[in-house]
Amino acid sequence: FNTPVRAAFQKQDPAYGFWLTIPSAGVAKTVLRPSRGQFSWVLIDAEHGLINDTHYYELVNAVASEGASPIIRVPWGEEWMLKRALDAGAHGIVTPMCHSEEDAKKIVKYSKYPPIGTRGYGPMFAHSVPGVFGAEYDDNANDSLLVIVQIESRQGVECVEKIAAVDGIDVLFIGPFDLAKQMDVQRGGEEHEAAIQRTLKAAHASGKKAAIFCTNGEDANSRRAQGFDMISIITDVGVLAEGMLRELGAAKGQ
Ligand code: 3PY
Repeated sequence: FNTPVRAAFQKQDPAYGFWLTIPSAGVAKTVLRPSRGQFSWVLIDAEHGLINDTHYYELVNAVASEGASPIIRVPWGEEWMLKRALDAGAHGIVTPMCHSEEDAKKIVKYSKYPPIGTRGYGPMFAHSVPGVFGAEYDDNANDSLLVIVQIESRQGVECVEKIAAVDGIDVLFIGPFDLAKQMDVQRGGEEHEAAIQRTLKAAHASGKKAAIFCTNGEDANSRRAQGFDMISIITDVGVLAEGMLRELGAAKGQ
């Protein structure tokens, strides 16, 4: 099966997404319905958001039923966490803090059914996610679900070419905020930007996709121009806070 985010990759269109941190199918659908077709994925954030694994199934269904790919960021790259996210029907998973080739291989192993990996069998709910799953799930999961690791540390960047070359890794996802903190450099400064560009280049040199988290459309547009394939534009809470402040300002005549 072809998921919406993979279809965007195949057309070589930038795959736009946004970050869902509020455990609400209503929020996901409210954004996706009017923009239908324009977002090809939504990141369901169980690392830092308010979302936990009991929310996965409802959120995955809400996103998939609006024609976008639900991608779950698990709290950490543990086998049981990946299994629960995939079993809920995610079209892909993101793991934080990939520091090495070994980390990347472990994530691939946990995310794939045997003989490639060790994923346990039990996708009772993935089968009923709208659009792409059904009976085809078992045969296609290994090839179709995206395995995405985050590059967001100095160690990760130092071996990013090796991480990119790992079989089964589909996307290198830059977390610019953590990257700056973990490298102890200024976000947007020269070293930070060099690490981002090295990751972008490494992904493409291995025939993989490069993704990045942005905080607004302008930032996302400049990453699109640099050749990023998968771009998160903004978070749900970012839109709410900024939109409310803007309208409050307007109400006060500012
Ligand atoms: C980062 O910028 O560190 C991220 O992981 C996106 O939330």
